[in-house]
Order: sequence, then C-alpha cells, then structure tokens
Amino acid sequence: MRIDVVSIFPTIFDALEVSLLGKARQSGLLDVHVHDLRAFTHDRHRTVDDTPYGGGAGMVMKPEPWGEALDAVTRDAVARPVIVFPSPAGERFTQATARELSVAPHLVFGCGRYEGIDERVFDYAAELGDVRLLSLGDYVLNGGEVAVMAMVEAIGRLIPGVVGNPESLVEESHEDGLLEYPSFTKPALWREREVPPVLLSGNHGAVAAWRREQQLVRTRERRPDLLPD
Ligand code: JCE
Repeated sequence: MRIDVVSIFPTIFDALEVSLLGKARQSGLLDVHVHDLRAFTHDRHRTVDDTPYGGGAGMVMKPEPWGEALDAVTRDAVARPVIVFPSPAGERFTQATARELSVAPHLVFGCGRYEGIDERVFDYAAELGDVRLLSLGDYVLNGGEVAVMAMVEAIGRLIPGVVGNPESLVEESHEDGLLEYPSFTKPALWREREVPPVLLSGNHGAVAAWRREQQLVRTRERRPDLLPD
C-alpha cells in the first residue's frame, strides 16, 4: 500500500518509523511518503492560510497549495486513490472504516490546520480520487495530524503480514462488535489478587464461555451503544 500524507508539520510523522509500522515499511508492505504543504507555495512567506470570506474567527487554509499538492501526489498514481481529510465534521472513522481502507492500493491524507480548509479543495479532490471526510470522535483537535497518525496505525496493522499473529486481529475489541475480554498473565497470585480460577482450569470450553460472558458484561457496562436493543 502506498500512503501520501500532506501536512504543514511533516516531522510529526517521524514517529511512524518507530511504531510497529516501521517493520511494515522496511519490508515494503507499506510505502509512506510525507509532504510539506509549504513546498507547494510560491510566495516569500510560504503562506498557507488567509482570512475567511464572510468574516469569523481564525484563519482558513488557502486552496492553491492544496491543489498543487494533490496534483503532485496523485500524478503517477497506480490506481484511483482514496483521499482522506480528517475533520470534526466528517463521518466517524471506525474499525470497519479501517478494514475498508486497508485494501486500498493508494491512500492520500490531507491534514488541515487553523479552522479548516477552503471547501473547494474537497470538491477538486473528488476529481482526483474518492474523497472521505473522517472524524476520529466527537471532540476537536488542533489539526488533522494526530487523527492521521491514528488512522495510519489502525489501517496499517490490518495489512496482511504487518501484525505477526492473524488470530490476534479477530479476537480483539471492535472486530466482533464487542469489547475485549480481560487478560491475565503470571503470577497467578499478585498483591493478594487472584487470576480467575477458570483460566487455570485447562477446560477450553469453560474458558471460551467465561470470556464471551465477560465481553458481554463489559460491553453492557461500558459501551451499551454497541449492543442491539
Ligand atoms: C481540525 C478545527 C474545526 C475548529 C483541521 C480538527 C478531527 N475528530 C477530529 N477532531 N478534530 C479533528 C480535526 C481535523 C482536521 C482539522 N482543525 C481544527 N476544526 C473547527 C478547529 C483544523
């Protein structure tokens, strides 16, 4: 998978090298390229923002650098890319979204800052690829970078060969619509706290039933929104 990221803070993405995705990048499964939006400006001050038409607080990202950046990263594309803009006004990014995007050959991420990007950029981007405005959750970040880091990690670990044990992917939270069961390791008694005895019983059927029950109890307690009525 090829990933292009456009941002005015490209060094934020240096952290991708040291996460588990570093391995995926080395093996060639993931080919990530980060671009500085200011490289697509032409004025002395490398301006990327301006005041909003109609007035209002803050600044808006100008369309021209975005147009040139999107042209450049989609120029010799192998396939029609999916172009993602994180936005608090976007659709919710979920595990299902990550699964869907993990099979795309080319993803482009546009990181906004300030109060957002001139709306015409999204319309123009739709000529170059399939545009998705995606929100990590119902809170406001200062820009798209942290959201893109989370999305690249969630998508990247689903690419076959990136996570060592494929079973660990199906058993985890959100893949089966329930929260994970609790996990324990040695010692069996720690600071007067025991590991649930069923896990030491060697009865695989009883272990599986207990874990499923724990998933349901936790989901009802913590995330009732995930359960059907
Ligand atoms: C962003 C901002 C709108 C005021 C570009 C915030 C996504 N789930 C999310 N939370 N926040 C974001 C996000 C993504 C991109 C941008 N801002 C800040 N946005 C109104 C300020 C700018």
